[in-house]
Amino acid sequence: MSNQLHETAVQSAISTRWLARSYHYLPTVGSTNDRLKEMLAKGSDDDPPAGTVVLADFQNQGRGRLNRSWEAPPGTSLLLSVLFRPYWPAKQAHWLTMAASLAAVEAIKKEANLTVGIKWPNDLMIFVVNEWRKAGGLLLEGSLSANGRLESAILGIGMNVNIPQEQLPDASTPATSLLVAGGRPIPRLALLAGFLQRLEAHYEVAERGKSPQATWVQQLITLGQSVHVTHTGSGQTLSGRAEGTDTWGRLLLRDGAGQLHTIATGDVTLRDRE
Ligand code: BT5
Repeated sequence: MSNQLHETAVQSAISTRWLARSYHYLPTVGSTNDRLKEMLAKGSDDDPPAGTVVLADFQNQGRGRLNRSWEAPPGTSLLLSVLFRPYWPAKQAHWLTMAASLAAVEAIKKEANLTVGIKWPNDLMIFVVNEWRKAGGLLLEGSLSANGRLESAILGIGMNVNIPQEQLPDASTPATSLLVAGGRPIPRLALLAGFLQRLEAHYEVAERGKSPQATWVQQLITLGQSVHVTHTGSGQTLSGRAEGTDTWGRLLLRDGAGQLHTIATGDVTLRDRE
């Protein structure tokens, strides 16, 4: 099963022009984001081109934000990182996460026909029975040039494809997989190809200067809801109504006193879950 994501299979399944045309499959790695970072750091003639993908069947040091861990049993998931060289202003960085989460939502809808959405800022969610559960997450790590532009950006994504119920991680936000939510296994190769195809298309629109926000915001499950947002880093929590996002993908939160807050990153909990 797990050899289905080897280079030859992937190259014949995808129809991208440049994305994933440089493709590295690894049975096991620490973290695909870290491996891509190491490839970049070498800085030799074989510097990885934009669009390089590193994909693994198993990570023993998979990471979320703030060095939280990302856990997935071997051969059950899509675990990959994509290299971009956007030279965008730093504040545009979130467009990459937006483009990739949109691509993932569309590919999951197409391949698994499930109710799927995005929990701001970086979670892929599936509606199961009566609640939204986490089925994937995105991790963006970038480095800036001296003039503050995004010289390189590594976009990592993990999608729980065929993780059986008993192997789902015990996480703060309840987890699910496409298998558990839909009751049937989903071919990882088709899902990967669909994702990469859409990611290339969304990236190219963003590259022409158009924010993915208008389409992305429609997939947000938090909009119009009462939420708590815990700021990543400081740990401070704000509560209010999630009113929308701005063009950079920042959350607009109206607190009880009517004041509008613009939040760049954080962890959201829906207040009606309490
Ligand atoms: C994320 O972080 O959701 C981003 C995850 C990115 C993973 C990919 S896999 C390929 C690439 N290489 C890497 O090393 N990472 C990227 P965050 O929002 O901080 O959520 C992390 C939290 O999700 C953890 O603290 C757990 O509670 C939970 N979690 C861990 N594994 C999970 C899983 N398989 N499904 C659902 N939730 C999970």
